[in-house]
Amino acid sequence: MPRLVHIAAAQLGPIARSETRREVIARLLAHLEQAAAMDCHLVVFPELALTTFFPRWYLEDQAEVDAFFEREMPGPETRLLFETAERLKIGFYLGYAELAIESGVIHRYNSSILVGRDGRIIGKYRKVHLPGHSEHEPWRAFQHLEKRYFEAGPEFGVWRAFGGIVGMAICNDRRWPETYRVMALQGAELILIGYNTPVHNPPAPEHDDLSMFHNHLVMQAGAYQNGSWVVGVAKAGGEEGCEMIGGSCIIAPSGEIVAACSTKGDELAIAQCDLDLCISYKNTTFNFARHRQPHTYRLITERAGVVIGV
Ligand code: CDT
Repeated sequence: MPRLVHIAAAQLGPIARSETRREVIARLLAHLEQAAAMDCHLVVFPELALTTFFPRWYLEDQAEVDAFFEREMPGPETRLLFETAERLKIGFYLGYAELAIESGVIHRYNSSILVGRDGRIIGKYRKVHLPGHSEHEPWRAFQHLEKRYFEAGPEFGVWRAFGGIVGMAICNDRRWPETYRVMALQGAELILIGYNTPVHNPPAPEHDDLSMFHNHLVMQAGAYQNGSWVVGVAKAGGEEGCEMIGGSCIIAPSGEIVAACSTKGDELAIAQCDLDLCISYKNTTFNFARHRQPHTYRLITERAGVVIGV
């Protein structure tokens, strides 16, 4: 019996800074309803899916920054997402800005949650690779202040869910091979990734024309080299004067894109993902137990550490 998970990559078009949570959540609910009508089990939303991508601004007023964060999940405004998921028997991945108070100390993370078909949270992930910079850099056309507004998460985890083993990552994480490998070493068969990627990269504008190529390159390689499904979902289009790539897609363990969005707006790309397709990759070319050489990687990393400060 194949282990089929019907998945919708739920791309979002731009979210204006003035858009309220209620307005954004109405768009997410429309995606949930449409995906459920097409018999989906799981809907994957982008990174920071409840607001505009606020790290593009240098904001000096912490209260203004904190207005983009969720203090509880579900909270008063997001609760309807969870209730709808339970009613429709559809799970979701949601990226959002998390403000957590732990032992009396405030922490801010770029987070995602995985919610089951019963509307309950299965797991939470806090973004490990925070790109950009931490100080105001006025020469840029727009800022990328993730290092200012968030602290890095501690680890990559996986969760037993949807009949398989599911991992989560967020945006810049997808560019690092370790992201996929650390989860695949824990058995990941399905890796969910939301992203916000500007077309223009201020420190390296020579990469701009390759932004979509690199987006697909890293996720397709991550899928193939780890024998895992990968679902990458964008917040796309012209958001507050910043053009963001789309290209949301579902990638099979072969590395092939099997479903993709074609617009830069709110759009679903849907695929029936058979988790058993992972098996032939995990058991042959990428049989980690038989073919990996971890002792040599450790030596190489130690030597490289001397040179590049790992
Ligand atoms: N959100 C996010 O992580 N975006 C980055 C943009 C590049 S940062 C200089 C990304 O890797 O897509």
